[in-house]
Parts: sequence; structure tokens; C-alpha cells
Amino acid sequence: MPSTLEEALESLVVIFHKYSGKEGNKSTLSKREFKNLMQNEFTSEQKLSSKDIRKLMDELDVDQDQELNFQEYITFLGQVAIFCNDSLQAFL
Ligand SMILES: [Ca+2]
Ligand SMILES: [Ca+2]
Repeated sequence: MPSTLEEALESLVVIFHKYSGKEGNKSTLSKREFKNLMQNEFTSEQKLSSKDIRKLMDELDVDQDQELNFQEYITFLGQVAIFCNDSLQAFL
């Protein structure tokens, strides 16, 4: 039986492909795919505007090919995880 961490990692991969396979290159996220992912998978009250999402995508697109590959996506999730950890520390 997979551990909680293994399940979480699998989810990161599955969610990436759920969106990356919608159009164009099946193994990268286009701007539209990334926007859909952000809007559907991040449910915090503070929704990012389309403009914010575009800006974020530009920052994350290290090789500037206008798509997010898995490496760029996971770097982003790493940053989100660090942010969550910092927020959590404030309550400990
Ligand atoms: Ca794609
Ligand atoms: Ca890229």
C-alpha cells in the first residue's frame, strides 16, 4: 500500500497530465492549460486574476518556450510548499 507521501507525489504527476494532455504538446502545459489548473486546483479564497496567472507563468517558464514542462511545474509546487511551510511555522 502506498504511503501518504507516495500518494501525494502520484497526485502531483496525475494532476499535471490531467491538464497538460488537453491541447498541443501532451507533456507540457500551455498558458490556457496552466490557467485551468490554477483555477480548478487552487481553491483558496484569494483567486488569482488572469493577469496574475499570466505573470506567474512568465516567471516559471525558465526556458521561455511559452509552455510549462514538468520540471518548471514541480519547481512552482516546491515554491508553494515552502510558502505553506512558512505560513504553518507562524502557527506553531
Ligand atoms: Ca499541453
Ligand atoms: Ca518552459
